[in-house]
Amino acid sequence: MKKRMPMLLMALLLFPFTTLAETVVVEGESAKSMYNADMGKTQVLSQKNKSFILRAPNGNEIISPTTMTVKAGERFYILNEEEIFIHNVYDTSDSSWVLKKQLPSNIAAITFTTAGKHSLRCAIHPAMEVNVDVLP
Ligand SMILES: [Cu+2]
Repeated sequence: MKKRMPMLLMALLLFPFTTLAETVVVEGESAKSMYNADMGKTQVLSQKNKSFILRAPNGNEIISPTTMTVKAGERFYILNEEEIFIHNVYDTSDSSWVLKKQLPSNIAAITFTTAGKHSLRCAIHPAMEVNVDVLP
């Protein structure tokens, strides 16, 4: 946590971002840089074959997970790993952020800053749904 805070602050100061009370979203090149630096340290919620795939830091994967768990302030990434399909992740429990149309190979860094429950869905593929439990 001590290591992550300066990086998060730097990201907030330097990069294009959307910050709100509960959710910090970074997209574009900044998110790609963060992802490369965080590889193997964070969870990744990939989108492939029109499904969510949850990838643990050690590389283990769960296809179409029902629930994922993060700690408040812990960053994770949402990737589009499709060849051609676009996704559009939104949070049914927090309308303050949405990824809009996420093209193949695009990456978003997501941080829920407070504990609670979120439900992520894809506006284009209604079968894609995952609950996120954010622990204190
Ligand atoms: Cu989708």
